[in-house]
Amino acid sequence: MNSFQDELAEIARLTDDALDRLIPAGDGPEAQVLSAMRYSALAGGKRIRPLLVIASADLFNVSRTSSERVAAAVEMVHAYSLVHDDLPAMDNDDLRRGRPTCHMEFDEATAILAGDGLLTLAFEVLAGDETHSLGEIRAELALELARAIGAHGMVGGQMLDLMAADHELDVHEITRLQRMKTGALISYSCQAGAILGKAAENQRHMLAAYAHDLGLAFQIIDDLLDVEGDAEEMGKRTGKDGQAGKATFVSLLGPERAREQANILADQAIKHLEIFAEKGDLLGDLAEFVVRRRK
Ligand code: GRG
Repeated sequence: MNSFQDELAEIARLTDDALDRLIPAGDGPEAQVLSAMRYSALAGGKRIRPLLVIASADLFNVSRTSSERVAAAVEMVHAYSLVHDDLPAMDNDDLRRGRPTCHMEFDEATAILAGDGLLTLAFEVLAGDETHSLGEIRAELALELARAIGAHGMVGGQMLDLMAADHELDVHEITRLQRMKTGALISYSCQAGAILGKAAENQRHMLAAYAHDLGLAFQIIDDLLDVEGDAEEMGKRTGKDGQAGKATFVSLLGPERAREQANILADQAIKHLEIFAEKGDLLGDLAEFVVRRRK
C-alpha cells in the first residue's frame, strides 16, 4: 500500500497532466494570456483540492477520467483566486509558490485576464461531455461550483477579508469569513466527488461534515504558518496578517489553543468518515496531513 505522500504525489502528477492538456499553449495573439494561465496553474502547489475531489469520487468508484477533469477544474479556480489575491489591489504579493507572482512575471492586466481565463475555463471543463455522460450531473457540478465561489462563497469571503482591515472581527465572524473564503472551495471539492458518484443523502451529509471540519483545520494551520512558518520553505511572504493588523484564529485564541482546536477538528473530520470504512482512509490521512503540514 502506498504512503500518503506517494498518493499525493501521484494525484499531483495526474492533475498536472490534466492541466497541461486542458490549457494548451497558444501561438496566436492570445498566446500571452494562455502562457500566464499555464504559468499560474502549473506552478506546483500541494494539490490538496484535487486530492479531495479524486479521493471523494473514488469512494463511489467514479472513473478517473471524470474525477481528474473535475480536479483540474477546481485547481484552475484555486489558481485564479491566488492570482487575483496577489494583485496590488488586494494582497500585493511578489512571491507565490517560490516564484514571482503572475503580475510580477507578466503584468497586472495580463494577471487579471489570466485569472478570468482560468475561472472561465473551469466551467467549460465541467460542462464538457468528457466530464460525465449525463448532462444533469454536469449541470449540478457547475451550479454547485458557482454557489461555492460566488458572492455568498469565496468572492464574498474575500470581500469580508478586505473589509476586515478596518473592523475588529470576533471568532464567529472570522469563522464565517474563512468558511466562505477558503472553506467553500474545499467543501465543493468533496461535494463534487459525491455528485459524480450519485452518493446517497447520508453519504453526502457525512462528506460535507468532514469537509467543514477539514476546511477550518486547514485555515487555522494557515494562520499559524503565517506566524510560525518559514517563508523560504513556504515560497511566499509570511507575517502578513500581523502586518495588516488582521484578527485571525491565532491572534484571537493564541497559538497553543489554535493548534489544539485544529487537532480537534481534524479528529472530528476523520470520525465523519466512519461510514466509508477503509475506503475513507485516504481522506483521513489528508486530515492528518493538513494539521501536520509545514507549508
Ligand atoms: C480573489 C476572488 C478572490 C478570492 C481569493 C482563496 C483566496 C480568496 C485567497 C487566497 C489567499 C490565502 C493565502 C488564503 C488562505 C488559504 C489558502 C487558500 C491558502 C493557499 O492554499 P494552499 O495552501 O496553496 O492549498 P497551494 O499553493 O499549496 O495550492
